[in-house]
Amino acid sequence: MAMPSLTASDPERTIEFEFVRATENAALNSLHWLGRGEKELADAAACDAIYGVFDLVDIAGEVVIGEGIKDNAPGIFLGEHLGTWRVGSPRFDIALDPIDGTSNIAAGMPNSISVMAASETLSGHAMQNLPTFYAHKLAYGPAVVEAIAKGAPPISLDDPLEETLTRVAKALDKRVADLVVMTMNRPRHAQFIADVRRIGASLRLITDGDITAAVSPSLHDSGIDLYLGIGGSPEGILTAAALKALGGEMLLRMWPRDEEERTRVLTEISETELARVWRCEELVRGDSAIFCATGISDSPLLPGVKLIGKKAVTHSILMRSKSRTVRYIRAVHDLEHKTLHLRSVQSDAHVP
Ligand code: VTB
Repeated sequence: MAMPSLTASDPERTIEFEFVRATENAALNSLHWLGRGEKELADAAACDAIYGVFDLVDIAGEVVIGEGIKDNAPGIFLGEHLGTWRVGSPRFDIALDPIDGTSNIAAGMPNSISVMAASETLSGHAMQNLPTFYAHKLAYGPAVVEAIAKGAPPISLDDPLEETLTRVAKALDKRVADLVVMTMNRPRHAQFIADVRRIGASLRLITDGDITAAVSPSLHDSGIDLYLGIGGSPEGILTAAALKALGGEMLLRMWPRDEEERTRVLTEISETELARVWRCEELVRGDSAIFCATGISDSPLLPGVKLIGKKAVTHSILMRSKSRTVRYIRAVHDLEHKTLHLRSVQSDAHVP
């Protein structure tokens, strides 16, 4: 009897490469907007390119973590369908940010990526939608996770920062003074920033894009030991998918930005749920998680797109939690031969 094919029994294995095509396509299509001060046009170009690829892929993808809501920017929204949804197509929950760091690309600054995550679901949803705009996050890498598993004291969002930094330093066999902490430069982080400086660790501030920042401590060569800060909640779910494959961890708690948001959110969830600290396993449930990103402009995670003559070079990272394989994919695109699939020009595409 023939062995069942892996394509049939584990569709994630082949479909994951379509995600790279989609984020590569988004990076290539939005690159034109680098430094042109047009955040929304960059975002629209990335969305068009992601739709353009998925309109040609046989999956039944439902966007469960979308974007756009926060600033009325163009976006691929919650509840939208990606893929052809042909009968028999595998069912996936999808989280995406066609560009994380749109302000960066618009200003011609580093740290913008196109990013997607997906979980194969047989029933229900695997990804947790959080009703607050922001969440408080603390992310660390696999060495810290392992130290805790072997009995080191756990890390908590509420411990004094000094204690957290001491524990991370011990797990990494470093001095606190040699730790590098990353956060976004925001007034709401003034206390963190002052605390890190007082404690004596190094600090790397970024303007925008906290997915790359929160994934960094889990990459052995990023030079970042810890991410902390208050950033977007949807970005937290994308980060969780990556950390599940990298073996790192993030603690996350919703962070209502004002009384009005707090009151609204409390009509949807209880005080206890609002105060809950989530881990990656709870934000993206089950063993299926694909994470994929392509650099648009340089970040600690990935180099940005480089245009060399008539060719474009993209750098992507693709990983899945089942196998924990992390692929770095450097692709050379011959722009004279390549078709950038875009929904806006694919009149014959099957649009679900
Ligand atoms: C956060 C962060 C994102 O925008 O959502 C941030 O998670 C928005 O923060 O990665 P502010 O409201 O303080 O500007 C990003 O940096 C980019 O979308």
